[in-house]
Amino acid sequence: MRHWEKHPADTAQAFGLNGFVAIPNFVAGDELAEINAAVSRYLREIAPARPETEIFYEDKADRSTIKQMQGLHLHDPFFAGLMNGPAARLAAVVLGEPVRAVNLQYFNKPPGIGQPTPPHQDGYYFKLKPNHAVTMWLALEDVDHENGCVRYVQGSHRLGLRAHGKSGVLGFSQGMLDFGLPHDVAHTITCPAAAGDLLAHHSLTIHWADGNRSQTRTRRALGLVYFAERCEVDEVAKKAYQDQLHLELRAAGKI
Ligand SMILES: O=C(O)CCC(=O)C(=O)O
Repeated sequence: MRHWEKHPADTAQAFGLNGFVAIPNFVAGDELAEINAAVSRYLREIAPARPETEIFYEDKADRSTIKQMQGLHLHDPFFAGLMNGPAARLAAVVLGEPVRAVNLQYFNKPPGIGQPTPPHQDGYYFKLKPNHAVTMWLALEDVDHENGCVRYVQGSHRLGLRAHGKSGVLGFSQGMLDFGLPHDVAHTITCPAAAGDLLAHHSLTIHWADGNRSQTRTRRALGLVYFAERCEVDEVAKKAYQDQLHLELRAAGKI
């Protein structure tokens, strides 16, 4: 049994206090190799047929520069299984209540051109009432200062949703408008991760990531999103936002 399963109360307490928790070695060995093989297979066999609203490229003209994919669990039974495995149990532990699986995303920062992830709160995108959800960010390879660490503002999930606006970054269209207040700087925690480590963050926790400065290394991760079962999505607001976004991205030639 894993440490977090043996000590769920400690894990939930750390998450409640900090707005995130790091679980080293969430997957390892053969299990990690199997996930990486499934990602490669998805990129090869499934991604090419998915619509452009689900797959984003760092450089649209270069199909090897995929930076983000959405909804992997909807198109591949392997990822559907992953959504319903230990990550779902951990999500219920940290949120302290039953959850539903919502999205499985892939994040990459291609070597040399992978852009920073702007400071944001996932809850801004989720349009959720109440805003009680978690993203499980799973490192598929070592992630460090060179290829783009995730950073958090510790405790920010307790201070509500901040103002967001257009970031200009494909895949993370909304960034915080007032990020960088003294409180943000003073409470920033940088989270390098080894392959197989997992970072679970609350939907109100401010986070961002550096760009990839390596010319040779990728920076691949999965994001598994769970909402507390009782939360309601404002579907009208969500669709209006997505329709508007797709219009803008098409007009800008980004999708
Ligand atoms: O992988 C990244 O750069 C950021 C991921 C992220 O923002 C998230 O998982 O919510």
